[in-house]
Amino acid sequence: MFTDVVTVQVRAGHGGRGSASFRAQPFEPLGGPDGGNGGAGGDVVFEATRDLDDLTSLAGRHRLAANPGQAGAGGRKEGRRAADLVVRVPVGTAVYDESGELVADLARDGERAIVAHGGAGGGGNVHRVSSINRTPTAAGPGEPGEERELRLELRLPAGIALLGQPNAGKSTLLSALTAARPKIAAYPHTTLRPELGVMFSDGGEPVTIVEIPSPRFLRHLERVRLVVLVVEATDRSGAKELEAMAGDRPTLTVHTKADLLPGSPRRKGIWVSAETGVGVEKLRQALFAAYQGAPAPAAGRPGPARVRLAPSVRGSAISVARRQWGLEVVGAPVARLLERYDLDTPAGFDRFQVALDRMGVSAALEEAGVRPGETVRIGDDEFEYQP
Ligand SMILES: Nc1nc2c(ncn2[C@@H]2O[C@H](COP(=O)(O)OP(=O)(O)O)[C@@H](O)[C@H]2O)c(=O)[nH]1
Ligand SMILES: [Mg+2]
Repeated sequence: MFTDVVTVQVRAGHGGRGSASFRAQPFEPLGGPDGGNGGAGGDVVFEATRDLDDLTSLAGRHRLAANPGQAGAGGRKEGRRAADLVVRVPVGTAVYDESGELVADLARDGERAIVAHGGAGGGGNVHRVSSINRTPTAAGPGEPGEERELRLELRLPAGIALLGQPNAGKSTLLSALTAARPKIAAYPHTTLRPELGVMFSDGGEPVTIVEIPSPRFLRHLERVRLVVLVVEATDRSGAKELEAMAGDRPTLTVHTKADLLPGSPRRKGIWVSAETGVGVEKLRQALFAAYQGAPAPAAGRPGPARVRLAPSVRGSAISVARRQWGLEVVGAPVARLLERYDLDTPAGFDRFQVALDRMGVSAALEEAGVRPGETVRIGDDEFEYQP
């Protein structure tokens, strides 16, 4: 299973209680106040690591809570500060709060962000002595830790993406260009998750390539500089559909399985056969040149269109509910649509979109005040609203 979106509740630690203690020594039964401060509660910290491929480790853990600080004690003893709860997330994880605001973008290995601050410890009575009150009997209870709901979205940290119809030869290309060994098969839907591989230039410079197996994973185009449109040599429809999915990113069209069309006239572009190895080296050079010439994408920008929902007719048995993370479309007719269309193919995806429009889903979303880039959930699938 590949998980690239999770919602978690984080709670930082409560501050430790301050102590309300009085010095009690032989011959001095009523000594002055000597209660120490409580220790601060632990922070909740997210740390990016290359050791994780996705967010599966957080999928079942809805609550992440740091420990409370230690209480203060007599003899002016300060309570210990609680250890932070450090939660490891894969490199490329973006963190959003309830309002959709970007809290952190953990793009580099080892990068950390405090996502919930621990509460301050309560004051011990020794610190409350004033000119008015020489013997304070009360101590501070400590502050509660910050608590909030966060949405984590992974955008794989790749520079180049391979985009194409199922069976176009993306996995084969990835294994020809990099040391990655994704599954390759003669039937569609082999790759159920985006696969990563690292390609090296002649000078030894690395660039990470991601294979996007279906339109469900378009969110992983976000950090990418160059999109390779992978088209089978025998495919007459070309790269138009793929181009639309690449959005405004620079693209390069590559025709695969050139060995299947020996000697016939060819469209313009790069032709390769991973089977015979012809053209692979040239492709590697071309990819590097195009990659280096492409601008780096702006950080934190919204992902490409997942589904375009134009306003249309109303009046079907569907409803839209606003949730913390976006909008949810509910209703049996919509659920059936998900089963009817194959969202893993661009054509199926298009037909699904048309059907949604006809059903009035777009109109319902507009009515609910949907904003561009907002998450729209239909059944178990998530989309991004693009007007
Ligand atoms: N003849 C030929 N077949 C290829 C070539 N590249 C891939 N294939 C075959 O096409 C099928 C699909 O390849 P795959 O890489 O899994 O496609 P993906 O779904 O786009 O990842 C497999 O049976 C491959 O062996 C090629 O250059 N020539
Ligand atoms: Mg594949």
